[in-house]
Amino acid sequence: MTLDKTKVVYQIYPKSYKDTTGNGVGDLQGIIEKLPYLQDLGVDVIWLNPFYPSPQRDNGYDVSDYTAVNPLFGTMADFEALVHAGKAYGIELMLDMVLNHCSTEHEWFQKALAGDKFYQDFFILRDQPTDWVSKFGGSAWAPFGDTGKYYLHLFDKTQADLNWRNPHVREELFKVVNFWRDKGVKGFRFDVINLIGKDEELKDNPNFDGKPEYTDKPINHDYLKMLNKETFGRDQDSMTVGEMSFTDIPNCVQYSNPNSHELDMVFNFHHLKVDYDNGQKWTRKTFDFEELKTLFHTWGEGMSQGDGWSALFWNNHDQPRALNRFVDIKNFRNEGATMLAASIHLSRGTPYIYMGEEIGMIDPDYTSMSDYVDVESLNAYQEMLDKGKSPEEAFKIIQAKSRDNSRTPMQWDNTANAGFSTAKPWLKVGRSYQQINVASEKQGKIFPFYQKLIQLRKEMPLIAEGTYKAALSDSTKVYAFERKWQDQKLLVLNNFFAETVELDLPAAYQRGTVLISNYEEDALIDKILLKPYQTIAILAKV
Ligand code: TEU
Repeated sequence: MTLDKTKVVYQIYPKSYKDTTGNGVGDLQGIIEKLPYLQDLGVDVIWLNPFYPSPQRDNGYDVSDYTAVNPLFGTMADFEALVHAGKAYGIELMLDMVLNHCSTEHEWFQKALAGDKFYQDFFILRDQPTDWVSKFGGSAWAPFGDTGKYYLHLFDKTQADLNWRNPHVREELFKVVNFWRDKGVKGFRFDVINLIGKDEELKDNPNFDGKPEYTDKPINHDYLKMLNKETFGRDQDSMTVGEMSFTDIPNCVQYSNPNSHELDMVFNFHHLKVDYDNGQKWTRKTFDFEELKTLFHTWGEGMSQGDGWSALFWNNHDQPRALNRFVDIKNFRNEGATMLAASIHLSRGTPYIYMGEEIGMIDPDYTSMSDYVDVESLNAYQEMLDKGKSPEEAFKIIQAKSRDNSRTPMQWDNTANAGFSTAKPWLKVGRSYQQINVASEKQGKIFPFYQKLIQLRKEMPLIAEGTYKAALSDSTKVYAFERKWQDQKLLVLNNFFAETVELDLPAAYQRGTVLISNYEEDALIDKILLKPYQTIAILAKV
């Protein structure tokens, strides 16, 4: 069970990758069709967002059957074919395990509602709700039928939190993971897994701006050790990642240090809140570079020193496209996309690429509220109106922040529906598809740059295994870090601005060699001029 640190993960939102049946929804066969493309890119693992039976209230994160395939995406035979075909292309699968909550349409919840005491103890039922709020707005408690009790739902009210304190619940959930292991699955991504360990006695949480009361509880670590021991820990070559909501470095070191026997790595989201005004998502603000740099440095060094391991990412299905947030895309889309890529692919951790990122996809630029479908966006819009924002203002915020921004269909070519489907897609294609699509970008600047970064990680233990140290910490424009491994070291400079920046190159690197850059190579002298969004990695001897 040693993590292979040369691997790179590619995330696919199955609904939006490739539709082969003509129903406007992507499917498992569509992913099989694109395996040669993924092999060409060079990725090793694909993480699939949930494709299980679900009422799709939260796009599959409301699971009503954990061990089946939603007919929308195909059949179990299609899934088995995907595992098989993947192995032939050297690509393993990573499945999304939503074990904190299940859909209220799941038979466990239905039996509980019907009065079955055994299943009632699968959920978190209380006579008196706490003041907790749902991540999707409103109270986190809803009436449990007409019993007078309330059930906890940290997300939508159709996503009921499971009671991990009940050994029967744990046993059932471990069975779910083992079901997929038996199908040949080696990788697992665990949804909001630092929220599973709730206290027996739930306390109010009046200060809801900070870390919620129920996050990173000590018992959470115990549950992860059990999960490891009873499921994926039995495979030599498993790969696991936990999605950690509102977490901190000490907990993440513990979750991911190999001696803890919990998980291989962790996602945290702090760096994607640097454009939140006052920590609030439904606001608009230019990103704060100081905050971003400091977060990367403290996390990079903290995880390196504690022998923890991070999943590194700019994009996923819950985030607007990073290009829209951090880059002047009108003038520097290619430079910005390649710089963002290098800033994580050359860093310490496992890089994740979200579908379309490798061709520099951007937000869809929708013009009407009726184009949005995500439950979180729809609730947030209503809440903003209720609190007195004008529809124009509220719409602008949705445009910038909606999760639908990254969920739009993959842009394969410039034909109808971007080559994603022959039918009207479930979610409208982005307006940029005529210019930004796989067919044209494969000869462009971004896709080949990703290929090169992935290749470098495979060739150089310095990149895959080296330590991380902050560099040029005072720079107000450049995020820089240093990697070290045996007798090699690497300095990575990333200019986060649309302007040229001059800086002093540390002496040790003045006679170094350029490993990779997104501009023509520069001669290395004591002063270096970084062009807009330039990234450059300089290799030297220790
Ligand atoms: O997301 C967890 C989470 O905390 C989200 O609130 C996330 O921070 C937010 O969407 C950003 O706006 C996971 C899944 O990734 C997400 O798609 C699910 O909706 C959620 O869990 C519930 O399962």
